[in-house]
Amino acid sequence: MVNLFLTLFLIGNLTYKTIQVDGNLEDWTLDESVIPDAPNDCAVTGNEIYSIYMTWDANYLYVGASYKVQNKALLVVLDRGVGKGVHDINNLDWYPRNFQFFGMNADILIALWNADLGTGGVRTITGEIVNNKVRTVPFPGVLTQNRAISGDSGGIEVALPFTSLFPEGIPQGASIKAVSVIAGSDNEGGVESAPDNPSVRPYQASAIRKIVQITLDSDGDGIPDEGVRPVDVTDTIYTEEQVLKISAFDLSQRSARIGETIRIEVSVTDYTNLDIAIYTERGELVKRFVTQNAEPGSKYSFDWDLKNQSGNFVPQGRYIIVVKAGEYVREKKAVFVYR
Ligand SMILES: [Ca+2]
Ligand SMILES: [Ca+2]
Ligand SMILES: [Ca+2]
Ligand SMILES: [Ca+2]
Repeated sequence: MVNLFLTLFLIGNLTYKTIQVDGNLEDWTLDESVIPDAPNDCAVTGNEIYSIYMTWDANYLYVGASYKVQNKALLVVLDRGVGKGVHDINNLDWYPRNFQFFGMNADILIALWNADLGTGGVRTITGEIVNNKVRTVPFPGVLTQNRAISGDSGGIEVALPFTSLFPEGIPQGASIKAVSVIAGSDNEGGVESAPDNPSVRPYQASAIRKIVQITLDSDGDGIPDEGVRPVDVTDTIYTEEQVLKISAFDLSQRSARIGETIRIEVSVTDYTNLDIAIYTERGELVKRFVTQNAEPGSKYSFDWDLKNQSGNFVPQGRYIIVVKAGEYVREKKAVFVYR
């Protein structure tokens, strides 16, 4: 009996698959093709996603992409479920492309241009705004190899250390959401996606509503599962289009004195970015709060301490708080500041 348990224990420990990160995809199997894609469905010839692969061992999450691109960018977008991420990647400081994500926030970006990893790599999307752009930072400890030349079929392989993916430890039930796209140059939208997204429009703003979710820890013990076929723990998630509305816009008070704080609470009906701006009655911007990754069903709070962008208290008067969700949805309310 002891021997049987010991044998099972040893087998259990031998079932992790380790990928050679050399850009050669021969070490991947169909069990690991978590996003298979048609070989002939890209809107622009010379470009194609064939398959996105994913697997893991005790230390790394491995991602592989079988693809070809020609004067285009290949992007693999991940959401690890922790960290901030963004709903829209058109305003990144690195590989900005006109994609909006529903059902996931873009959190980690694997990107390359024209099959050349030179300008590409792997970055974390911090969600912070710096100089009006969403800041990205190189992903720590990542291993990346690409084996493709422009227009040729090839592969990119990436190993993401779990210590960087989940710096505070692997959450119980951890999963990764993923989608891959091919796009033109900066601020252009999609010519191809995997999984297929019908609303991907060549060079236009492209909504991504169909994504996959790969569960790393099905048994909830905080350890990536062993002996699992990644395809068996992959689900397709489709987020239906909602009419974007501001479902709540509440102010803690409509008038305030210096030293007090007005709390602004906002909820929305769909994934969006939120822009809360406070203006004087003459339309001068006083203060702005931006969040890139608002989700339906959550409440977002912003505390205005009655100071302007420079950190000084504003003069007595009426101020207008304008909440903008996405490009077109806005509501406003007035408040009065006494001094
Ligand atoms: Ca390999
Ligand atoms: Ca394809
Ligand atoms: Ca496709
Ligand atoms: Ca587990």
